[in-house]
Amino acid sequence: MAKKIIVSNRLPVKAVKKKNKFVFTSSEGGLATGLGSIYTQENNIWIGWPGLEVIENYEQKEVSEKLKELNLLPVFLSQEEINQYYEGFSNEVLWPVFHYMPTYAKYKQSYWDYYYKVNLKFKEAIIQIAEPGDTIWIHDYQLLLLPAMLRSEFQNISIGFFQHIPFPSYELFRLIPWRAELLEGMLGADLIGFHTFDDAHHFTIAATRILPIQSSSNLITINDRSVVVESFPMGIDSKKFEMLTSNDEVILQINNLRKNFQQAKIVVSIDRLDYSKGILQRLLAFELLLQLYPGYIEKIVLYMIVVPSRDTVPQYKKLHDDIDKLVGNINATFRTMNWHPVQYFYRSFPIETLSALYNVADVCLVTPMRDGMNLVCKEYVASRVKNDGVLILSEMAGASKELIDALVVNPNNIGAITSALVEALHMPLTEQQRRMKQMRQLVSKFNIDHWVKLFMTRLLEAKQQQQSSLTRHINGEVLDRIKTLYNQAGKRVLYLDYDGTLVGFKTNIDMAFPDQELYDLLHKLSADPANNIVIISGRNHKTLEEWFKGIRLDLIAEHGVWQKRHHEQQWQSIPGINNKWKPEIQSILDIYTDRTPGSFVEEKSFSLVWHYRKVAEGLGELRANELVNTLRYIIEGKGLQVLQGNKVIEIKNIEVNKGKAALSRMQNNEYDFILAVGDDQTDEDIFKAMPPEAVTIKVGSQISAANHYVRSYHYVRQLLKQLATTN
Ligand code: GDG
Repeated sequence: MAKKIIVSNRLPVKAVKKKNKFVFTSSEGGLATGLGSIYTQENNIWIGWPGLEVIENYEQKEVSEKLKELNLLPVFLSQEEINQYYEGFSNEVLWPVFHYMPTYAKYKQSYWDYYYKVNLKFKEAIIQIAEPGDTIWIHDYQLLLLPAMLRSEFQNISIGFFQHIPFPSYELFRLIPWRAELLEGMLGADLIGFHTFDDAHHFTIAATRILPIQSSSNLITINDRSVVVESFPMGIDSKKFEMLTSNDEVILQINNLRKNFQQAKIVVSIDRLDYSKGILQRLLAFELLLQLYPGYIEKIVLYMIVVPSRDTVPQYKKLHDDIDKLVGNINATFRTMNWHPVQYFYRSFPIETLSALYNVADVCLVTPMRDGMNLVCKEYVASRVKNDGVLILSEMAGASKELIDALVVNPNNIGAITSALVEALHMPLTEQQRRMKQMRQLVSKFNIDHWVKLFMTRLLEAKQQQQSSLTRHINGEVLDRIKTLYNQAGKRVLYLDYDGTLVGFKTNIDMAFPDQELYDLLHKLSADPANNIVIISGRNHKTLEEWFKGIRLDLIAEHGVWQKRHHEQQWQSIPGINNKWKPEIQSILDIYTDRTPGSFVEEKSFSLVWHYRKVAEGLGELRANELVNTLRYIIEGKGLQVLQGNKVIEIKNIEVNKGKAALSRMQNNEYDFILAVGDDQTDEDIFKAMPPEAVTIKVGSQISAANHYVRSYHYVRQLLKQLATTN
C-alpha cells in the first residue's frame, strides 16, 4: 500500500537518557501535531535526526527500535556532521542569508561538502523504504538538495517540499557560491511551498535567472517536468491554545501572575535567541517608552522569555551578552523598590506557563527583523478567548500578511514600536475586540490541520497536472501515430514557424539565420512531391526570400501580410491594408526605445515591431507591459492589433493574422495531413484556425491551444527528420 513519508532534519521527539536507557515521547510542537494525522497512521513514517547529540554505534539499534514504535526512523549524525552540515552550512550560510543578514554568512567549502554528504545520507535512508507510488514531504532549509537526489532514483514519485524560513530576494540569494546546486536540489520536488507569496515569488525569480529554465505564473518547467511553486501560510493548533485557557494548572498560574502584577499592564515577548528576532530593538523601544512617558513607571512590565539557542556560536553569545547588558541597564535605570520594568528569563517554560502569559498579557510584542511565519503571534491570538488584547507585529514576519488587524510596525523603527505600544495601551476595548475577533477567525480557520490538508491536496493535483501534460508531450507512442498519419497521406501541408521553432532564440535577430542542418532538412522534406512546406513567420519577406531562395517552399511573411508560392516570382500582399497609422505609433515606440537601453524598433511593410531581447532581464518585461497598456488606448478604432511575442511587441493591421493566412492557403486544397508547429503567441492563431484532425505542436510551453508540445526546436528538428525519412 502506498505510504506517506515525512522528512525533516529533526524527528518530532523529546528524548531523555535515564540510567543509560533512552526514553522517547512524541513532541507536542505545532508541526508535529499537524503532521501527526499523517505519520502516525498505517505504514506512514517520519524520517529525521533524533536530535540527541551523538548516539554511539552500539546504542543505535536500541534507539531505532524504540523510535519504530512511534512510526519514526532515525538518521544518525556524527559530531562532525552536526558541526559542519547543521551548525555550519544550515545555520551559518543559509540561515543568515535567508534572513537578510548576509554579512554573518561563512562560505566554507567544508560546510558545503558536509551539507551535500548529509543530504545524501538522508536519501540513502529514504530509498531503503520508499517505493513507487509513495508520497514524500520534505521540510526545511537543512534538506534543500534532497528533492533532486530522490528524483534521480524515482522518476514518478510525488515529492513535496516546504520551506519554513523566508526565501530571500534574488539579489541576496545569488551571493551563495552554491546557489545553482541549491535551486536544482529544490526543483526535484513537484510542489514547493513557502509561507508567503513574496517568498514564492523570490524563489521563482531566483530560479529563472540563475538556471536556464522558464516559468509561467506559478509553474516552473525543468527537464520536461513542471514544478508548482505556491504559498501555504502555516497555522497552529488553535483549539489546543483555546482549551489550555481552561486547564487547572494554567488558571493557577494566571492567578499568580495577576497577583504579582496587579497595577501593571503586561507586555509579553517570547522568542528563541536569534539575531533575526529583533530582541535588542524591542528592548530599546521599551526603554524609549519609559524615557518619554515616565507615567508608565510601575504601570507596565515587559515579560520577556528568550529560549536558549546556539549560544556557543560567537554571534549568538554576543547577542546573549548584549541582551543581558541592556536588560540590566533598563532595570537599573528605571526600577523602584517594588517594581522591575523587564522580567527577563533566559530559559524555556512548559506550555502551561506560555498559555498563562498569553492570557494575562495586555499586549503581545512580536517584532522580528525577519521571520518565515512566526507562530507565537498566532498562539497569542488563539489564547485570547475574550477577544481582548493587542498584538504588535513586525511587517517582516510572514504572519503580518495574514494578521492585518494587528498594529503592524517596521522593526527597525524604534520610535514606531514605542508609538505602537502607546496606542496598544490606550486602545478602547471595543477596538481591541473588533481587531481580535477578525484575527481569531482567521487563526481558527487556517489552522495546522487546514494547512496540512491544503498542501497534500495541492501535491496530488500537481502530480495529476504533470501526468496530463506528459500525455500531451510527444513521446514514442504519439510520434508513431504522427508518422503513420504522415505515411498514409497523399497530400500534406506543414506550417512551420521559424524563430524558436526551427532555430534557437538568438539575442541578435540577424544571427538567427538557417544553418546547414536546417537547409538539408528542408531540402529533404520539400523533395517529396506530396509535401507542401510553408514557412510562416513574422519576419520581413525580403529576409525570408533571401534565406530560402532555391528551395521548394511556400513562404508567408510578416504574420500573413505577404505570401509567395514556391513557383511564383512575385510576393502577394493582403489587399486593402494601409500604413497611415505608422507615424503616430512610431513616435510612441521611439519614446520607449529612448527610455530602454538595448531596445529597438523594426519597421516591416505593414507593421512596427518593438524588440527587447537585448534589454536587461525584468526591465524589458516591465517596459513591454507599460507599452502594451499605453497602446491599448491609442489603437482603439484604428483597426490595429498589438501582438506580444517572444521579447517583441508588434503592432499591425487587425486583418493580419497567421491563422487567417494559413486558412486562406488551404482553400481549394484537400490536404489529408496537416501539421502546424510554432512557439509564440502569434502561432496560437494558427493552432486555433486548424481543423480538428490537424496535428498542432507548441514548442516550449504546455499552455497552448495546440494538442501537443515539445521542449525546444531541437525536438522539432528531430521530429521533422523522422518524417522526412519515414517513407
Ligand atoms: C521556523 C521559522 C516559522 C517558544 N518558547 C517556548 C516554546 N516556544 C514555542 C512557541 C512556538 C515556537 O516555539 C516558536 O515558533 P516560531 O514560529 O518562531 O517557529 P520556529 O520553529 O522557531 O521556526 C518560523 C516556523 O518555523 C513554522 O514554520 O513560523 O518563522 O523560523 O510554537 O510556542 N514552547 C515551550 N516553551 C517555551 O519556552 N513549550
